[in-house]
Amino acid sequence: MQRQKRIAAIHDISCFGKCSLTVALPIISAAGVEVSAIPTAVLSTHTGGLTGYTYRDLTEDILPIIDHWQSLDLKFDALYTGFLGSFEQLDIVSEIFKRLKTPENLIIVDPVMADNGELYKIFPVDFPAGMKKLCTQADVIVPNITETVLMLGEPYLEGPYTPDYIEGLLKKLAALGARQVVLTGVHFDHQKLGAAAYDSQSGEISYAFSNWIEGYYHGTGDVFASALTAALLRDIDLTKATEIAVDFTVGSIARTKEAGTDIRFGVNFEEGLPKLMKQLGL
Ligand code: PXL
Repeated sequence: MQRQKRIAAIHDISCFGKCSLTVALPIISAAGVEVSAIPTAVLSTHTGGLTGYTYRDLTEDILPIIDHWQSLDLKFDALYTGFLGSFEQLDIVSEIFKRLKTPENLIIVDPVMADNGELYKIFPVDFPAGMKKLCTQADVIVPNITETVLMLGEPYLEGPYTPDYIEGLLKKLAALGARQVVLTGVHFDHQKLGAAAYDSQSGEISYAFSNWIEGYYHGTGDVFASALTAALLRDIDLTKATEIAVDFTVGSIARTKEAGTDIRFGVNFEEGLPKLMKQLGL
């Protein structure tokens, strides 16, 4: 029996609506990886299309949690962050990375802040610059195209894209510092949608596509990044991990569409966990 891996997931907990921690915990646990959680805020729901949500900020608790963990000499095979609500939280997470980074472990940053050409309304316009700085400390980053162009200071273009354009973005993203980049929302036509993966050390670029399902389903970025993280922690290579994450996300969307669920309520990823576990060799 191999040593069980342990990850620290640093996200908010949106109590209803399936994103951030309520998605990261079950998906990464299903991969047989222990997840320690740092909730950065507690919200009644996520902020995407739902109004009137409660928001309890937990910024002040984050570093004391880390202090306690360090007093216990806890070690982590990965640190995984997603939605972060303020510049102060970006600074605190940067400090956590400095404290808990080892030569072996992986820092995975999903720079959650925008989609469909728009920065989420709760963020100030200079937030992408702060997120870009955090990405410089990561080993793996998982932005979508909107997050990418906001961080790179480029205009947002509607797809379909060309391989040249996507490969240019991948290289500019890797130049921020991460060894591996997985870019979501990639499409070269209106039939297939997926992700591009780039390993800047080997130079390998790969694509994983699936049939395009119409509609914007909330939380799919978190489902994707959590599945990718799960696969990477099972020592699956970046190309295959990206394929598994696309497959898992699209399956989750397909089930949700078939059920006619409100697109704001998150996707049915739960029923895809047994297949994911098989793909992860469990
Ligand atoms: O799914 C990303 C996400 C996470 N957490 C909160 C959000 C969002 C996206 O809107 O609002 C609180």
